[in-house]
Amino acid sequence: MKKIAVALVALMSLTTAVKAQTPKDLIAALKVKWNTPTEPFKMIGNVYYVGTDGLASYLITSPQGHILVDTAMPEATSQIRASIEKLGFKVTDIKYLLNTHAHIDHTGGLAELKQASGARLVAGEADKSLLEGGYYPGAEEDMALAFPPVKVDRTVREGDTVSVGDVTLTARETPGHSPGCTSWAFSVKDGDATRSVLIFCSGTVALNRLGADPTYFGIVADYRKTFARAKDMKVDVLLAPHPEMYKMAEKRAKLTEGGPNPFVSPGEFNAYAATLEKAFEDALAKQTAASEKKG
Ligand code: 4NZ
Ligand code: ZN
Repeated sequence: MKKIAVALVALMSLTTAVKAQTPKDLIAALKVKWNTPTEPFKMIGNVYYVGTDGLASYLITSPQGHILVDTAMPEATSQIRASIEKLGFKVTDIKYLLNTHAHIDHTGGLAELKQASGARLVAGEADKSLLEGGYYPGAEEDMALAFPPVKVDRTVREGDTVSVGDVTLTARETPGHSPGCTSWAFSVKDGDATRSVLIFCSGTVALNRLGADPTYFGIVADYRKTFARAKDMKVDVLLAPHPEMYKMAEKRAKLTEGGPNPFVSPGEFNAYAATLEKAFEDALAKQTAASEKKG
């Protein structure tokens, strides 16, 4: 348990940990929680959690078919498939697979689920080549970060929409964590109320290089663009690829029949983005100083 906690802290502020650990070591530590099963459940409205204990995957349902946002590590795909069926939905009713960003911990099951469902894969334009190559940006040779390549059927930019029946998700460009990092906005019914949901792509530094030899050209400007735009986004329900980013377990424990939905938390996204911005600027300063020292 302690090891996992340490690894998770490292994940939130990876800059120092990365130097000490290779991605392979880091994955080995994180994988335990990432591949631990958890019960699937209804979060709010037509949104269901079908991920693992440590990695999120969301099923958004409609009578005309479903949308699945993200998968987990390649070896956890059977868990996601079982979770969907356990809730009474069919994998073959998934019409679209959406991806927040092209990192192994969220893309590992896309190829298999695409094959199993016949769904179309939609992703941010700048992540297309990463998904189709199955690699991490700037670490094309690192097999520890490689995942099964998968063909992207449609790429999206800011404001583009994906619809099934009366469900429509809007793409919001939130680049930095990956070049095509895409957050997905939509509304859900919560009793008589309508709530705005955001599946935020991510804004952590994690394995990214920000100084000399950056993960990709323009990465610093991209992160800053994302933090700037986060300030005026209004979100009632924050969801994200890593469940700890929005305290999923804590909120899940508070779910009650007929009571207020604990996933409704206006302002949480803006506060979270502010902490990410600070962590990013600190990491940038550290990495820049380290690059300068190296020369
Ligand atoms: S992420 C690893 N998606 O940036 C990969 O949080 C990807 C991330 C974190 C850690 N890894 O391989 O250890
Ligand atoms: Zn990532």
